Amino acid sequence: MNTTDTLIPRPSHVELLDSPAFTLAPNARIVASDTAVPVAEQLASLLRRGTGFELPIAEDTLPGDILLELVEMFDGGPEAYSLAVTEDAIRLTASTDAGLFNGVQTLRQLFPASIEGTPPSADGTWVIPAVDIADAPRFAYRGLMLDVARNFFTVEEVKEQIDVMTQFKLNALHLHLTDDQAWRIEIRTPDENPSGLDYANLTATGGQGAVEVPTAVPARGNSGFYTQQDFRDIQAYAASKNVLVVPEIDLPGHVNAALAAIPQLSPDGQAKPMSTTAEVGWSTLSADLPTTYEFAREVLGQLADITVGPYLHIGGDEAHVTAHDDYVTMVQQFVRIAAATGKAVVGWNEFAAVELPEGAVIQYWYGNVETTVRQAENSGAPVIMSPAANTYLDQKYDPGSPVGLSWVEGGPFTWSEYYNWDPAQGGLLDQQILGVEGPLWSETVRNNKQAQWLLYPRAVSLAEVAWSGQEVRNAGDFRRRLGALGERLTRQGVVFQEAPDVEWS
Ligand code: TNX
Repeated sequence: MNTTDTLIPRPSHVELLDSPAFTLAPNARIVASDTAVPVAEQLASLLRRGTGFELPIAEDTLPGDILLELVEMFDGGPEAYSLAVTEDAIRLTASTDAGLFNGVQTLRQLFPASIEGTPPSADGTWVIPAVDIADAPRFAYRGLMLDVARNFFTVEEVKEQIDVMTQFKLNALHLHLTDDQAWRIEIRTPDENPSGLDYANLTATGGQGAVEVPTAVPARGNSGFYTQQDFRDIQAYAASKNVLVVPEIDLPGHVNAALAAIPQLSPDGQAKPMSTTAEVGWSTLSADLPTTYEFAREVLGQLADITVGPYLHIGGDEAHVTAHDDYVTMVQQFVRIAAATGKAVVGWNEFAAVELPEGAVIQYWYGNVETTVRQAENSGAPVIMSPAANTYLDQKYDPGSPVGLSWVEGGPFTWSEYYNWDPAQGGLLDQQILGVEGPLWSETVRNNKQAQWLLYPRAVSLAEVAWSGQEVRNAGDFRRRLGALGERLTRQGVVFQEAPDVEWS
């Protein structure tokens, strides 16, 4: 077994060549120009750390170099790349920086696991077999969701999560910014403020909140919030690693923290008490209050202004105490308000009960998938697939898991349930699927290590489901490649669940 057999997610085409291997020499350089330079720098710093070599960025080419090339036309779409390894050179080609970034992740895995070492591995001879790889993703959107509402994750923690996920070519990070327990994104009180709502109190009060669950350690989640500058900072960091950030304001349920911060959002004009319970579906905005829509317009407007990516997520899930008519009235307005910001509106599948504007995206998580498929067909909205029993990263691995929830039917769930499914289900065609996302709800999660343990290896399963075509996927082969990944993750300091049915390296 060599490193071309252990690539994860599995590329579309890998052809081992019957010719001499490439050896990275101490005087090798990385050749790149223009916009390819930042990706080249990232590759250089990975390889410098592992090899101790200098690996300067160069513009001219010498034998033994690693070449990053941007070309205009390329098969397989914007994220495709090809990687040609010969005795003389490694040549990575793509039509975009995103394609180059993806190719760099593959190249990283073509080096032995000891490349992940720091300090550099003493016995390192860095040999890569001669190989031709041509690769492109099955789906454009390959995401994880972090619930930063129930438990706050600092900017640094979010960046650390981005660092780990990107090696598997995951390219979207959905941040669940608000919920009953807390409000995590700064909204400024604007000059024009007809009803005098105290938006700054959303974080002043709402940012202090967190969930409290007796089984979690510690029981109470972390507090905090992102300033608008923090949010920009997260997005800039994410963008440098080909990750798109999707912010969510959950409406019209899951809003207690907003009701606690802004009394005018409740019919009696009274601020609700903050809450730490993990119960869901007990709070709601009010369809009859004009302030509901004023609030939505201000919050979604400011969020759109600071959001780089094309999407705004408005939640829409579990509005159990909202009368159906009221739900439809409010969500119909919210999707219009979101669309008017110029962003494409995303919502959990319940929200497809309303007329969806152009560009809307349905995130399927629960319920009859055929209903969602019909709504997708009728509205033309593509779907992000997050079926709970195949993607929920907050669920326990087994009844004894120290963190995690266990409400999803069919659980608990290991890497295999999150591998052995096809997003094209219920009659959905690939063209109707934007991609796949694994949500990490954080009722029981208090730090990045606990989060990583729930994420890995299941997020790797999802990465391959989202990237690799069904025709190259195979559970037995994936299990073998997961095993080989163990040493890499350990060297990176990533905590993962050592699934007992995997032979970990
Ligand atoms: C359901 S999934 C929720 C969340 C909870 C999660 C716990 C979804 C759209 N809503 O509010 O955190 O279950 O697994």
